[in-house]
Amino acid sequence: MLTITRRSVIGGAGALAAVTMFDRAWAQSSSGPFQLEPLEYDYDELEPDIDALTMKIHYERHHQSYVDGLNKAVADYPDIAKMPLQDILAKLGEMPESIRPVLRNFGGGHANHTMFWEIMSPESGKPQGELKAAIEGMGGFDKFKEEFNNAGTKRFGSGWVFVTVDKSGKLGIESCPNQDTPLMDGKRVLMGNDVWEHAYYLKYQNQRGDYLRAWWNTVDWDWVGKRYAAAKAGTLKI
Ligand code: MN3
Repeated sequence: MLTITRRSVIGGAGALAAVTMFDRAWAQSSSGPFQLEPLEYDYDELEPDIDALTMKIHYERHHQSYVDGLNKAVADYPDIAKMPLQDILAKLGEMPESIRPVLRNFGGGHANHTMFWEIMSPESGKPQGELKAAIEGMGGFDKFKEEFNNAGTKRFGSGWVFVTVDKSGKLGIESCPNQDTPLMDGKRVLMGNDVWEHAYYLKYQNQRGDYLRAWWNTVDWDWVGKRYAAAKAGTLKI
């Protein structure tokens, strides 16, 4: 089966990008409706900001376990298995009670980590164009990063810090506990950082603030800009 990777889409077939790149999390796999997408970089390529062992464990064990748990939960619910993940998460309250906590934790975890790997790259760059203007509108890039880092630092225990984006392009910063995501409120996520200890503890130990500051070096602004455009066009999924 042909796999269109993120970078091959960007590099070789720009016109295809709009219709394919946000569908990649939904490609069918033989083991279940949800699958772990291939990473677009090697485990050591985000060093020194994220170490290779953390990347390997985080991707191969943590994220894989969310995918496996999610597939297991929907195995007896073919109608739910066919739903796009963002719809499952936005309609958690309508899901069968017996699998609702699993959908929340593993479905949220799958959405969050799929987004997380996508928005990082060894080549970071800077916000450009309309995204840059939206960040300027929040008081500038430094203030934006500081507000995001503060929200991530203040999240007690495990969770995430996100930048949300609405269809008008307006940005917001919020943090969520565990694997919760603004997708559960029907919102769209532009980008986010994982502040579970498994994301940083090997290298940063208890210094979550240091991790949050260093993480910005890994953000793929070209890709985040594409997510921003997709959000405004109504095509951004997770
Ligand atoms: Mn994680």
